[in-house]
Amino acid sequence: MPESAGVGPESRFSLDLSDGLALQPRRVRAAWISDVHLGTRGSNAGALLDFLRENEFETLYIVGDLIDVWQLRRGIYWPQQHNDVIQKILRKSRKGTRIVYIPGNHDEMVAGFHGVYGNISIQSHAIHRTAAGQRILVIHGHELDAVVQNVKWLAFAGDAGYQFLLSLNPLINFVRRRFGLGYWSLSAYAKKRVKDAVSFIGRFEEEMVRYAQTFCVDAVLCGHIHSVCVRQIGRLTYYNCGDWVETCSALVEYEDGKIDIVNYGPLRFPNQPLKPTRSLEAAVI
Ligand SMILES: [Mn+2]
Repeated sequence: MPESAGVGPESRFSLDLSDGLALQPRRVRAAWISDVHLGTRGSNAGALLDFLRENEFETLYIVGDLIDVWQLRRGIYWPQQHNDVIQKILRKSRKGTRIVYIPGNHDEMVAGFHGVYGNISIQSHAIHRTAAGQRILVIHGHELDAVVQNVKWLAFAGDAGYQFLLSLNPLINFVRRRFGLGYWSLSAYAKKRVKDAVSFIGRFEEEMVRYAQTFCVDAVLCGHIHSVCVRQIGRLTYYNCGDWVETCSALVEYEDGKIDIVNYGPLRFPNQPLKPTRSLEAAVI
Protein backbone atom coordinates (compact mmCIF):
# COMPACT_ATOMS: atom_id res chain seq x y z
CA MET A 1 0.00 0.00 0.00
CA PRO A 2 1.29 3.48 -0.73
CA GLU A 3 2.19 5.13 2.51
CA SER A 4 1.31 8.65 3.53
CA ALA A 5 4.46 10.56 4.31
CA GLY A 6 4.04 13.58 6.55
CA VAL A 7 5.30 16.07 3.99
CA GLY A 8 3.83 16.02 0.49
CA PRO A 9 3.82 12.27 -0.28
CA GLU A 10 2.19 12.94 -3.64
CA SER A 11 5.23 14.97 -4.68
CA ARG A 12 7.59 12.00 -4.49
CA PHE A 13 8.36 9.45 -7.14
CA SER A 14 7.79 5.98 -5.77
CA LEU A 15 7.45 2.46 -7.07
CA ASP A 16 4.10 0.84 -6.43
CA LEU A 17 5.03 -2.66 -5.38
CA SER A 18 1.52 -3.63 -4.36
CA ASP A 19 0.37 -5.08 -7.68
CA GLY A 20 2.21 -8.38 -7.58
CA LEU A 21 5.48 -7.12 -9.03
CA ALA A 22 7.51 -8.40 -6.14
CA LEU A 23 10.80 -6.65 -6.82
CA GLN A 24 13.74 -8.10 -4.97
CA PRO A 25 15.23 -5.65 -2.49
CA ARG A 26 18.74 -4.55 -3.43
CA ARG A 27 21.34 -6.21 -1.27
CA VAL A 28 24.04 -3.91 0.10
CA ARG A 29 26.94 -4.67 2.39
CA ALA A 30 26.34 -1.76 4.77
CA ALA A 31 24.21 1.36 5.07
CA TRP A 32 24.32 4.43 7.26
CA ILE A 33 21.33 6.56 8.26
CA SER A 34 21.22 9.37 10.80
CA ASP A 35 19.08 12.24 12.04
CA VAL A 36 15.71 10.64 11.36
CA HIS A 37 14.26 12.74 14.22
CA LEU A 38 11.24 10.50 14.85
CA GLY A 39 8.80 12.34 17.09
CA THR A 40 8.94 15.54 15.04
CA ARG A 41 6.69 16.69 12.22
CA GLY A 42 9.70 17.26 10.01
CA SER A 43 10.70 13.58 9.99
CA ASN A 44 10.17 11.95 6.59
CA ALA A 45 9.46 8.50 7.98
CA GLY A 46 7.66 7.49 4.78
CA ALA A 47 10.75 8.08 2.66
CA LEU A 48 12.88 6.14 5.16
CA LEU A 49 10.40 3.24 5.03
CA ASP A 50 10.85 3.17 1.23
CA PHE A 51 14.61 3.00 1.70
CA LEU A 52 14.31 0.21 4.29
CA ARG A 53 11.94 -1.77 2.04
CA GLU A 54 14.02 -1.42 -1.11
CA ASN A 55 17.32 -2.40 0.46
CA GLU A 56 18.65 -5.34 2.45
CA PHE A 57 21.70 -4.75 4.58
CA GLU A 58 24.35 -6.95 6.07
CA THR A 59 24.95 -4.15 8.57
CA LEU A 60 22.79 -1.09 9.21
CA TYR A 61 24.36 1.75 11.14
CA ILE A 62 21.99 4.18 12.84
CA VAL A 63 24.30 7.14 13.30
CA GLY A 64 22.36 9.01 16.00
CA ASP A 65 19.27 11.16 16.47
CA LEU A 66 16.87 8.38 15.46
CA ILE A 67 14.33 9.61 17.99
CA ASP A 68 14.13 13.30 18.91
CA VAL A 69 13.54 13.19 22.63
CA TRP A 70 14.15 16.98 22.94
CA GLN A 71 11.11 17.59 20.77
CA LEU A 72 9.02 14.88 22.45
CA ARG A 73 9.56 16.62 25.77
CA ARG A 74 7.75 19.66 24.33
CA GLY A 75 4.79 17.59 23.23
CA ILE A 76 4.13 14.08 21.99
CA TYR A 77 3.95 13.70 18.25
CA TRP A 78 4.10 10.04 17.22
CA PRO A 79 2.15 8.88 14.14
CA GLN A 80 1.90 5.20 13.12
CA GLN A 81 4.64 5.63 10.52
CA HIS A 82 7.14 6.38 13.26
CA ASN A 83 6.22 3.05 14.88
CA ASP A 84 6.59 1.40 11.49
CA VAL A 85 10.20 2.60 11.23
CA ILE A 86 11.07 1.09 14.62
CA GLN A 87 9.26 -2.14 13.77
CA LYS A 88 10.94 -2.38 10.37
CA ILE A 89 14.38 -1.97 11.94
CA LEU A 90 13.62 -4.60 14.62
CA ARG A 91 12.30 -6.97 11.93
CA LYS A 92 15.48 -6.56 9.92
CA SER A 93 17.55 -7.41 12.97
CA ARG A 94 15.47 -10.58 13.53
CA LYS A 95 16.08 -11.57 9.92
CA GLY A 96 19.83 -11.28 10.24
CA THR A 97 20.81 -7.65 9.68
CA ARG A 98 23.39 -6.52 12.20
CA ILE A 99 22.21 -3.19 13.63
CA VAL A 100 24.75 -0.81 15.14
CA TYR A 101 23.05 2.05 16.98
CA ILE A 102 25.28 5.02 17.81
CA PRO A 103 23.25 7.48 19.91
CA GLY A 104 23.38 11.18 19.08
CA ASN A 105 22.54 14.25 21.15
CA HIS A 106 18.77 14.17 20.56
CA ASP A 107 18.59 10.54 21.74
CA GLU A 108 21.44 10.73 24.23
CA MET A 109 19.56 8.75 26.90
CA VAL A 110 20.02 5.65 24.73
CA ALA A 111 23.73 5.99 25.51
CA GLY A 112 22.85 4.72 29.00
CA PHE A 113 22.19 1.32 27.38
CA HIS A 114 25.50 0.65 25.67
CA GLY A 115 25.73 -3.10 25.07
CA VAL A 116 24.79 -5.96 22.78
CA TYR A 117 21.18 -7.09 22.49
CA GLY A 118 21.00 -10.01 20.05
CA ASN A 119 21.72 -8.57 16.63
CA ILE A 120 21.58 -4.99 17.92
CA SER A 121 24.60 -3.28 19.36
CA ILE A 122 24.42 0.11 21.07
CA GLN A 123 27.80 1.82 21.20
CA SER A 124 29.32 5.31 21.24
CA HIS A 125 31.20 4.82 17.96
CA ALA A 126 32.26 2.05 15.61
CA ILE A 127 35.08 1.20 13.25
CA HIS A 128 33.77 -0.15 9.96
CA ARG A 129 36.01 -1.92 7.46
CA THR A 130 34.79 -1.78 3.87
CA ALA A 131 35.18 -4.65 1.40
CA ALA A 132 37.96 -2.52 -0.15
CA GLY A 133 39.78 -2.43 3.19
CA GLN A 134 39.04 1.20 4.09
CA ARG A 135 38.75 1.70 7.84
CA ILE A 136 36.00 4.18 8.75
CA LEU A 137 35.34 5.75 12.15
CA VAL A 138 31.55 5.97 12.55
CA ILE A 139 30.37 8.58 15.03
CA HIS A 140 27.36 10.90 15.34
CA GLY A 141 29.33 14.17 15.48
CA HIS A 142 27.95 16.11 18.46
CA GLU A 143 31.20 15.25 20.21
CA LEU A 144 32.63 18.28 18.41
CA ASP A 145 30.01 20.81 19.58
CA ALA A 146 32.44 22.03 22.21
CA VAL A 147 35.28 22.36 19.68
CA VAL A 148 33.43 23.98 16.80
CA GLN A 149 32.36 27.25 18.34
CA ASN A 150 29.33 28.17 16.29
CA VAL A 151 26.93 26.37 18.57
CA LYS A 152 24.31 29.05 18.04
CA TRP A 153 23.55 27.68 14.61
CA LEU A 154 23.41 24.16 15.98
CA ALA A 155 20.98 25.18 18.68
CA PHE A 156 18.93 26.79 15.95
CA ALA A 157 19.02 23.65 13.81
CA GLY A 158 17.69 21.59 16.68
CA ASP A 159 15.23 24.14 17.83
CA ALA A 160 11.94 25.89 17.27
CA GLY A 161 13.13 28.33 14.56
CA TYR A 162 14.29 25.46 12.40
CA GLN A 163 11.09 23.54 13.03
CA PHE A 164 9.17 26.63 11.99
CA LEU A 165 11.07 26.99 8.72
CA LEU A 166 10.48 23.31 8.00
CA SER A 167 6.78 23.73 8.66
CA LEU A 168 6.63 26.40 5.93
CA ASN A 169 8.13 24.05 3.35
CA PRO A 170 4.93 22.18 2.38
CA LEU A 171 3.06 25.47 1.86
CA ILE A 172 5.78 26.99 -0.32
CA ASN A 173 6.06 23.81 -2.35
CA PHE A 174 2.31 23.55 -2.78
CA VAL A 175 2.39 26.99 -4.40
CA ARG A 176 5.47 26.10 -6.49
CA ARG A 177 3.80 22.92 -7.76
CA ARG A 178 0.78 24.99 -8.79
CA PHE A 179 3.11 27.07 -10.94
CA GLY A 180 4.91 24.03 -12.31
CA LEU A 181 8.09 24.61 -10.34
CA GLY A 182 10.10 21.91 -8.60
CA TYR A 183 10.69 21.29 -4.95
CA TRP A 184 12.58 23.95 -3.05
CA SER A 185 13.80 23.67 0.50
CA LEU A 186 13.41 26.87 2.47
CA SER A 187 15.48 25.75 5.41
CA ALA A 188 18.23 24.34 3.17
CA TYR A 189 18.22 27.70 1.39
CA ALA A 190 18.36 29.58 4.69
CA LYS A 191 21.22 27.39 5.88
CA LYS A 192 23.17 27.98 2.69
CA ARG A 193 22.49 31.72 2.77
CA VAL A 194 23.84 32.18 6.24
CA LYS A 195 27.58 32.64 5.82
CA ASP A 196 28.17 31.53 9.37
CA ALA A 197 26.43 28.27 8.67
CA VAL A 198 28.56 27.61 5.59
CA SER A 199 31.80 28.30 7.43
CA PHE A 200 30.45 26.28 10.33
CA ILE A 201 29.89 23.26 8.08
CA GLY A 202 33.40 23.61 6.63
CA ARG A 203 34.96 23.89 10.07
CA PHE A 204 32.91 20.99 11.38
CA GLU A 205 34.13 18.78 8.53
CA GLU A 206 37.76 19.71 9.09
CA GLU A 207 37.55 19.30 12.86
CA MET A 208 35.85 15.94 12.39
CA VAL A 209 38.74 14.75 10.23
CA ARG A 210 41.26 16.05 12.77
CA TYR A 211 39.39 14.20 15.54
CA ALA A 212 39.30 10.99 13.50
CA GLN A 213 43.07 11.04 12.95
CA THR A 214 43.61 9.90 16.54
CA PHE A 215 41.78 6.66 15.68
CA CYS A 216 44.24 5.70 12.91
CA VAL A 217 41.51 5.34 10.28
CA ASP A 218 41.22 6.10 6.56
CA ALA A 219 37.89 7.88 6.84
CA VAL A 220 35.30 9.28 9.18
CA LEU A 221 31.53 8.98 8.79
CA CYS A 222 29.07 11.05 10.78
CA GLY A 223 25.70 12.81 10.70
CA HIS A 224 24.52 15.57 13.05
CA ILE A 225 24.75 18.65 10.76
CA HIS A 226 22.13 17.52 8.20
CA SER A 227 24.50 18.06 5.33
CA VAL A 228 25.16 15.00 3.17
CA CYS A 229 28.69 14.91 1.81
CA VAL A 230 31.56 12.78 0.62
CA ARG A 231 34.88 14.51 0.17
CA GLN A 232 38.54 14.01 0.62
CA ILE A 233 40.11 16.18 3.32
CA GLY A 234 43.85 15.64 3.35
CA ARG A 235 44.59 11.97 3.93
CA LEU A 236 41.07 11.08 5.11
CA THR A 237 37.72 10.74 3.40
CA TYR A 238 34.92 12.65 5.11
CA TYR A 239 31.47 11.06 4.83
CA ASN A 240 28.25 12.55 6.13
CA CYS A 241 25.15 10.37 5.66
CA GLY A 242 22.80 13.37 5.82
CA ASP A 243 19.36 13.22 7.40
CA TRP A 244 15.70 12.23 6.93
CA VAL A 245 14.26 15.67 7.67
CA GLU A 246 15.17 17.48 4.47
CA THR A 247 17.47 15.64 2.12
CA CYS A 248 16.28 12.10 2.93
CA SER A 249 19.68 10.70 2.21
CA ALA A 250 21.78 7.76 3.29
CA LEU A 251 25.10 6.17 2.41
CA VAL A 252 25.35 2.59 1.17
CA GLU A 253 28.34 0.33 0.62
CA TYR A 254 28.12 -2.18 -2.22
CA GLU A 255 29.78 -5.59 -2.28
CA ASP A 256 32.92 -4.14 -3.92
CA GLY A 257 33.43 -1.62 -1.11
CA LYS A 258 32.23 1.37 -3.12
CA ILE A 259 30.19 3.87 -1.09
CA ASP A 260 27.35 5.87 -2.67
CA ILE A 261 24.98 8.62 -1.55
CA VAL A 262 21.33 7.67 -2.08
CA ASN A 263 18.50 10.22 -2.06
CA TYR A 264 14.89 9.35 -1.27
CA GLY A 265 13.55 12.85 -0.80
CA PRO A 266 11.66 15.44 -2.80
CA LEU A 267 15.03 16.98 -3.69
CA ARG A 268 15.18 14.31 -6.40
CA PHE A 269 13.24 16.89 -8.46
CA PRO A 270 15.05 18.44 -11.48
CA ASN A 271 16.03 21.78 -9.95
CA GLN A 272 17.35 20.18 -6.81
CA PRO A 273 19.95 22.32 -5.06
CA LEU A 274 21.88 19.27 -3.84
CA LYS A 275 24.01 16.88 -5.84
CA PRO A 276 22.15 13.91 -7.34
CA THR A 277 22.88 10.30 -6.47
CA ARG A 278 26.20 9.43 -7.99
CA SER A 279 29.16 7.15 -7.76
CA LEU A 280 31.92 8.38 -5.55
CA GLU A 281 35.33 7.32 -6.77
CA ALA A 282 36.90 9.01 -3.77
CA ALA A 283 35.34 6.37 -1.59
CA VAL A 284 37.58 3.61 -2.91
CA ILE A 285 41.15 4.21 -1.91
MN1 LIG B 1 22.66 15.54 16.31
